[in-house]
Amino acid sequence: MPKCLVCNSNFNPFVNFGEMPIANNFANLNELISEYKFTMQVGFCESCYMVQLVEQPDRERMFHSNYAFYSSTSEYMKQHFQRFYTQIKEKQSLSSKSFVIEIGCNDGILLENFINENISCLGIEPSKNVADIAISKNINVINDFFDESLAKKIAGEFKKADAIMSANVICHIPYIHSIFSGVKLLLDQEGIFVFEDPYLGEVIEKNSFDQIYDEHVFLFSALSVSKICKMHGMELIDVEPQVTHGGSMRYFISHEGSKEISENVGKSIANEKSLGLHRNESFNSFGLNINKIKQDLVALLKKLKKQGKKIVAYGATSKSTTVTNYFGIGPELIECIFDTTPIKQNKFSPGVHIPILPYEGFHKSNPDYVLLFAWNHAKEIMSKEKSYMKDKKWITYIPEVKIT
Ligand code: DWN
Ligand code: SAH
Ligand code: ZN
Repeated sequence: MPKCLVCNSNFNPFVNFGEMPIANNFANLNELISEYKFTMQVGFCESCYMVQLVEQPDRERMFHSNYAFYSSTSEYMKQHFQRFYTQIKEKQSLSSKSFVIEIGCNDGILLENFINENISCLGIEPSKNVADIAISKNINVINDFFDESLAKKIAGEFKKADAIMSANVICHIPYIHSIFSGVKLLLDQEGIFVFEDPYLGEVIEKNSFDQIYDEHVFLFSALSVSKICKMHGMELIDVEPQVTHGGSMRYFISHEGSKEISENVGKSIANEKSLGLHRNESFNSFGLNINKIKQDLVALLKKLKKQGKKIVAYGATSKSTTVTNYFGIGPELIECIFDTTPIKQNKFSPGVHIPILPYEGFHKSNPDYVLLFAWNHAKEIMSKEKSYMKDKKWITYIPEVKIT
């Protein structure tokens, strides 16, 4: 039986996705001949309320100098991170004397806002290609994995941080105690640690199973985050839902006793308990719901294909690797995936090897149906493609298969 990464209790997996490739391993066909795979199972620990992967590939297989995800590909996300910046600046009354840290700054989408206002900052980013873009924006970046040992080195060179921020990164890190110990060490007595990640409550409610892939080792809730905080002499002082990535939660954390606790925390925990996010049984139907989506989507694609329809996909997301590999959807059903990210273009998708083509070819491709893998960006994408899609149809599959 697997042991919980947070509290070491035994726990039961509730879904087994089988053999999965590295979600962002968009590569040439010759590189995909002996593709690395791992058994992807997800489970729930009833002792500390954490949903987690049973096994995760080594971090160097996922985060390296060719990491395929560049944060700044979405205009909406740029605005989102500008608002994130403003909120932290106001909450902590930041000035040119302040100092902030971001764990997993990627291409600098958040920290560039601090640079523009002359607020000192430090980014920590192990994936060199995206770190280099942040560096080109004059951001001070350490190209390494954040953990307690790196935090000790940083503590020797920098002052304590007024804010430590992280978006869509903490849920990627199995050595979570090392992260919290490192944050505790670097955070000023009055500082706040603010991070956001896809929210367990939304994943369960929307059946958004494709948030589960190698990089996403945890699905957090206020219940589980408050438990970890307590293990480190820290406290969850506020929570704030976000619409990004299909439904996320922003967690505000301080040293124990240093700040007032918002009533949002108790309310969220009570709501999570009413949803059953503290009980094993609540996860039993998740696997069945995924299989219903699988049956419906595969049947629809096969039917359309039989009718001679042309089907392409939009957005070579990490999430799509779970969908295509678990559902068995390859180039025989989806001709290609269009994406704006140069590093993914003219490569093949992990596991099922669907060609990834430059976005520029999308309008010329003239499909009948477009499967939206980047469903979390539906608002942004559907509005910019509105006139082109007038005589074509979108296919989405979260929370259920739908044609629009
Ligand atoms: O947690 C993570 C989040 C932050 O980003 C990482 N583990 C990896 C990544 O997840 P993802 O790959 O599922 O993220 P997105 O943001 O859903 O990916 C969108 C993809 O679609 C990108 O490859 C860019 C592309 N895209 C596009 O071609 N046209 C996106 C938009 C908005 C567009 O208009
Ligand atoms: N914050 C960005 C990027 C999220 S993608 C956004 O929200 O868009 C996840 C990022 O976490 C990648 O850039 C990856 O290189 C980084 N990462 C993974 N493990 C890390 C670690 N231990 N320390 C710091 N960053 C890490
Ligand atoms: Zn546990």
